[in-house]
Amino acid sequence: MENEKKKRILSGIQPTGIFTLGNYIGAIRNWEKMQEEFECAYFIADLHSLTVRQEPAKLRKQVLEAYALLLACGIDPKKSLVFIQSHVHAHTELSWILSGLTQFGELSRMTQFKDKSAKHADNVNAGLFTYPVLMAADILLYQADFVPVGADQKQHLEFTRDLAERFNSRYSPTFTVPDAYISESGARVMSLQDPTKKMSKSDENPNGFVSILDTPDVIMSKFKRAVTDSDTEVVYKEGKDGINNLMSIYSILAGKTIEETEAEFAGKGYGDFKMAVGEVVVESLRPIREEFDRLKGEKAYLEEMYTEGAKIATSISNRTLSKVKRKVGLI
Ligand code: ATP
Ligand code: LTN
Repeated sequence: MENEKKKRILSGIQPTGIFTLGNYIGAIRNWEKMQEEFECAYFIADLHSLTVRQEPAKLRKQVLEAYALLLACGIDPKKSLVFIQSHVHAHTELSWILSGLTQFGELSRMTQFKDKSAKHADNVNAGLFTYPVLMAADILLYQADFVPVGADQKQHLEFTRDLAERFNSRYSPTFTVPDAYISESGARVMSLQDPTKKMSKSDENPNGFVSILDTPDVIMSKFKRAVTDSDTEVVYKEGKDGINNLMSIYSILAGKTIEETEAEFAGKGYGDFKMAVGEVVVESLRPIREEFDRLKGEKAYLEEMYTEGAKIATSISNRTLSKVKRKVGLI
């Protein structure tokens, strides 16, 4: 059993700002845990972020920050492959080939496309539309078995599976058909100000999200202001979106079940509960903030890590790309 082949994991995150508690709980926390058991590859999806307007100097800073944040969250470049998407040419090349197998209709049905076009109505560009094809290329190049993401990415993963199956049956078996890995709890952390909306780093209201670098004071004040309801009991039930969201956050970070959390706060008010949620978040994020503060000064180390990452990623992805080119008839 010792040398049984490890399953492959791949996932990415856009450098559109400092990661939120939603990104951490829904995705990165799982990425970190998977490093022991699987062969993992994680990357900064800088090309994907170009589908909304970015200021060049700011983007440059954010890409490096995002890379350092991944390491600060415990992604270890000695255990996992950690790279920057635009450093690996095969992604855009495979994306073009796959776009010839993609129908206009299936991309039009993507809810992220519909949401983002509504949000950026003055910039509904072709990249926003073909975003899922590039994402499929990211995944299929590395023959990933599992893709750990938040619930909002489920539809993109289904599309990736369809594309892989389509390619495999039209040509011959080439791609591993990947499974989404979406954890049961925490896959959809909601905004603290509008708990019917997902927590997002691009929310205009900073009280809606907790950034993983927020200071303890800021975190506590955001939880104090979190929107709840006019009820008083800390119980998880339909219609209590705000409290349900806070209970999920607390349970995951404190390592408790929802029932244990209900029991712990039975007879206590919302005020006490919100403070407890704030405190567990502060303590969970503290080591990340400290490690980020240390790493952000280590420019040479970061550069060495992403340069090495790009080399390995290029070699793995070129193997798949060559096969694909041959199979579709390119000489
Ligand atoms: P943006 O606000 O710029 O659209 P985002 O915050 O949604 O970005 P992404 O880079 O698109 O972040 O997502 C990175 C990962 O985090 C994905 O796996 C995504 O599913 C997950 N994720 C994002 N927001 C949440 C959330 N609120 N709850 C759980 N997981 C989330
Ligand atoms: N679309 C993803 C980011 C992303 C991704 C990927 C995730 C780009 N390529 C490949 C998993 C696998 C998002 O989180 N919005």
